Amino acid sequence: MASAAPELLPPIVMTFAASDPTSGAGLQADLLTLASLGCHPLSVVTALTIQDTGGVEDVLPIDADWVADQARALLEDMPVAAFKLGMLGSAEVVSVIAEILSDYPDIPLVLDPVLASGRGDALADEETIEAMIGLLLPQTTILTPNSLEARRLVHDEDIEDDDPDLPECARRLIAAGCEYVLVTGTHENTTQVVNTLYGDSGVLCADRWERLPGSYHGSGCTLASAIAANLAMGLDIADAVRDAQDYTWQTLAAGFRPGMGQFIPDRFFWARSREDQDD
Ligand code: PXL
Repeated sequence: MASAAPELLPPIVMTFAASDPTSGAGLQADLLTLASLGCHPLSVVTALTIQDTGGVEDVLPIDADWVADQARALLEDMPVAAFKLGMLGSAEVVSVIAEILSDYPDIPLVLDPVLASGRGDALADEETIEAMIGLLLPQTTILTPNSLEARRLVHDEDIEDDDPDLPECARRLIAAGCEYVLVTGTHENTTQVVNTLYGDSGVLCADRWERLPGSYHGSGCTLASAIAANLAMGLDIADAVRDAQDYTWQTLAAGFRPGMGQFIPDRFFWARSREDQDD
């Protein structure tokens, strides 16, 4: 049988992420989101986790050479339209990924700086964070920290009582090398959730979303993957960010609670009509 013509290929997005067996966050969240938005996902596994919807029990980082070899094999075989980076596991892994990405400077790169789970489990050590800032930020098209991550990434011990506001955090992150920063506001004490996109001229747009009740596992992974999917589809940054927030909000509004812990976003909400569920 003839193979598919190249023009029939869905946009291919490569995600570097850790396995979350609940499929709430991590690699599995990325795969669900990318597939739901019409992309073909490639997965480079950076770590394994043992967890349930209540929390992360243990993390096994994958050897850096294995991470590099997974990526190189895929990149030599298939054309990638966007990269998405989530939990990376170790400074060595960050370093090999940075080296690989430097060979593809024209491909958009979405970096979700996963530092801790929503429930507070640490998912990156200091060395990994330093490597992300030094090696990955300069190659990043858009960084997607929540407000806590934004503050932690830029905290400067050399400045007495350093307590930058969010625009200053974004300014420092852009000075460290990324092109755009989307700071999400779920953790801020505001009636609505305000997500703000910054570029090197400052605020580009601020989108407000109705705050949903409940605690969700994997909302950040969903948002970052949706941005990567939209960039792979050819949207410009403002449209990619806006549409990705809209999609993510819908996945949260349709979220479900499969276990005893957090809610999980429904990345395939559009495939399940409410009426079907009532049958
Ligand atoms: O939501 C961030 C995240 C990313 N990747 C993995 C995770 C989590 C949160 O728990 O477990 C594997």
